[in-house]
Amino acid sequence: MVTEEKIGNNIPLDGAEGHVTGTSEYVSDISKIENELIVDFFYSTEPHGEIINIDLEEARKISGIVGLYTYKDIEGENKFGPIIKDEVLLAESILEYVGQPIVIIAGESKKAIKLAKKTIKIEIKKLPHILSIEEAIEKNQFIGETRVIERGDIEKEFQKAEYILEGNTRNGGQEHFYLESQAAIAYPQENNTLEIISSTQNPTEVQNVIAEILGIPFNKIVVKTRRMGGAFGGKETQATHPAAMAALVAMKTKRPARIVLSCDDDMITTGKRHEFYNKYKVAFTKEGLITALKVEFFSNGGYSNDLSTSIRERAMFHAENAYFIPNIKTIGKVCKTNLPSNTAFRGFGGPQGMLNIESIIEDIAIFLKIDAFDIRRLNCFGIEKNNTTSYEQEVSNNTLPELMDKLLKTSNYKERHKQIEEYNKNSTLYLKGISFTLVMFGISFTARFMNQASALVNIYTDGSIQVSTGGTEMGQGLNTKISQIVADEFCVEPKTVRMMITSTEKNNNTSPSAASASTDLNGTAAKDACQKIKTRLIEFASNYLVKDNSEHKPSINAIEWTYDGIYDKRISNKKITFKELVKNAYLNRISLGERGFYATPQITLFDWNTGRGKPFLYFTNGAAVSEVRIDRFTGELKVLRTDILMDIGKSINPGIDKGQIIGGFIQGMGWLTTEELKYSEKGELLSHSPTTYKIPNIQDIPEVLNVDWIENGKNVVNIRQSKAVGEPPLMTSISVWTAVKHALSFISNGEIPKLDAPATSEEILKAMSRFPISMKV
Ligand code: MTE
Ligand code: QUE
Ligand code: MOS
Repeated sequence: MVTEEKIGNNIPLDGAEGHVTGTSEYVSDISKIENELIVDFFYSTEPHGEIINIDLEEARKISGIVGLYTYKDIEGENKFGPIIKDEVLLAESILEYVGQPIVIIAGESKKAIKLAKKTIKIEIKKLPHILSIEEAIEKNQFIGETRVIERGDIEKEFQKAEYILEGNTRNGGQEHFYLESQAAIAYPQENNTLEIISSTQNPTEVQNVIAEILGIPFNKIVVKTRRMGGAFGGKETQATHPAAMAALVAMKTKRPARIVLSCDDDMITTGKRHEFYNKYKVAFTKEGLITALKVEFFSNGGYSNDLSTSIRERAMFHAENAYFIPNIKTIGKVCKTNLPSNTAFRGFGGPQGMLNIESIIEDIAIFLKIDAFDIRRLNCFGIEKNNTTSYEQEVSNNTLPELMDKLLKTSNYKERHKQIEEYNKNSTLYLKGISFTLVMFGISFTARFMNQASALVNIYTDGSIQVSTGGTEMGQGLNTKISQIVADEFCVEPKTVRMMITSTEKNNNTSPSAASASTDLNGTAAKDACQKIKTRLIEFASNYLVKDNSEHKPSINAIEWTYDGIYDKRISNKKITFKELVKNAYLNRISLGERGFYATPQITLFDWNTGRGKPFLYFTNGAAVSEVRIDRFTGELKVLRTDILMDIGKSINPGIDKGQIIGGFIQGMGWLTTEELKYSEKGELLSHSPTTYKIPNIQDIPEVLNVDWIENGKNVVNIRQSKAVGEPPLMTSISVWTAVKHALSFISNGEIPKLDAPATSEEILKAMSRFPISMKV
């Protein structure tokens, strides 16, 4: 008999067996049905220009070409966008980036489509283009309004400051590199309706945008998502475009239409993590206490907004990361450039905001010749005081000091810091560095309305259960965690809970699976549905269990619901199973299905006029120590050891959470060390395949990687006292980058080494070459 709670257990990922045996279905695995068309598109080879003429004559003649569509074939609106409606599905008169779709091609074979692409002729009048943040600033090209968050008086503090440092930081973008590229199938159905299968984090957005492009009501479109082969933010808004292309073809031809981007086209035509350029000025005391900070964030948004303005805001919310800064002013701007529109990527601006402050702290340490750990400990948010953010949200249940003190011991940081100083004195070939950084990541969508979710729970008469939520599975383990939550509500085995395909017909108006909050939102909505059913079942059981008993009156308070069975505690020898209970409830006409709903409590609408509000329900925290070694002659970087300590509250599934922590760290390490986006002068992506774009592989992983978390049962505001884990660990990788800076400080003769991200071998070599060689040989 099962008596154990399912929460906190290491249940394997839902679908894990299918993934390793190859039976899990992704979009391109779905069997082709008769008549199905292949969909592709012809895109701009110019970064900016005016379309003078589109010649499709030759292409139309190719056998196997069924349709060629330009913006003129769009019957609804060729205008959309998640925040600002500044995007088009197909270019009208102006081309704004290399990779911008101009013509949708529908064909019977790949060969015909390839041929068609060769014959399409577009006459373009070139216009001047800009690619960089600097050029956008110079030409005053921004998207959306400027945002400001301010507290205290920075100018007054700068006047009386003991020390001031000024400078800039820069980080590159990042390709999502999901293994399943963007893909969708559209099936035409009767009465001008469509069913779409899409690899998306955001089925509702796909539904809405398709309906608007086709000019039909939302209810004529059903979007379904079984799973994604990775998404990482890249399928939050940008899965929409290929799905809309397939939908358009299906509607026009009344034939099923499938689009699967090639990996190269996916990299060339879709958006990435935002590159940021930031200017800062910081004031501090001789002890390293930060008294004032001014930061101006400039992100490279690409041609349209997409989620850029929200991402810039999250960067601003994390400008101070885990540190209390009494006087602070943060300014955020999104630059408009002739590149694909940049989009969500794990961390959503948080990594860029945090990298800036962690870099500043590393610089202060080098400047003052104080161990950077001591500066971080000194400035860290407090428990009783110094515990409000720049936007005046209280940092409650602050676990940062605990994380710092524990990891300091378990990583043996101080001792290793000394050893590295000694090592570098005598080493001619290598330099070592070590760094200890923090993560404090706010959980909730910063747009308040998005913090809602619904769930549908259906119990069948054999006791088996189906659960549908608006959450999507991208490998992060959402479905597994929800099945554990539901199983625990009913005290049954998780394997009796089946997670259904995500569908807009089961759950309407859903938020994307994003902001790490999918379990928080959808899991709590599922729990709500379970509790509504349970209330009815307890009521029923209270009657049913005393049916043949003249001694006791029905009492819901006497009902005990356990893994051992359901019983009336006054008649404890009469226990029934969950299956018996639901079967008899059914026979007595009790409803065994329910819809649940959840809206995150406590958070407030953020007021951008005052820069004040409570955008986050809680914070997920982390600390990391990384030790690196760089080759003084080649700049080659090796991460020798990383220790990560997180506060993820009470884990619902420790195995999955550990996977998220390791995966996030390594993905972040790639962003900060080897992954470099290179463009031609025209804005053509040159690094568009694994041969030229270097993600981490097994040899890049730290030789020693210790992952752990603290016991924290205090996060009572969230489901099962858990904390979100999807994005926060990515930012533990900043410790690798700051460790490189630390290593460089040993040859910089007291100067602050200039280092941009990613710290590729080339970048490290460049940084080293700024200092005269002083080596003992
Ligand atoms: N883990 C895997 N395996 N694949 C992914 O695509 N996406 C990340 C993270 N972990 C991702 C992942 C991102 S960007 C987010 S926001 C969260 O998962 C989303 O899921 P959650 O809300 O359930 O944590
Ligand atoms: C984190 C996120 C998102 C976010 C804010 C976060 C996100 C997202 C949006 C958003 C904001 C305004 C809109 C909209 C979406 O905000 O993923 O449609 O109008 O989509 O802090 O992950
Ligand atoms: Mo994650 S970047 O919020 O999809």
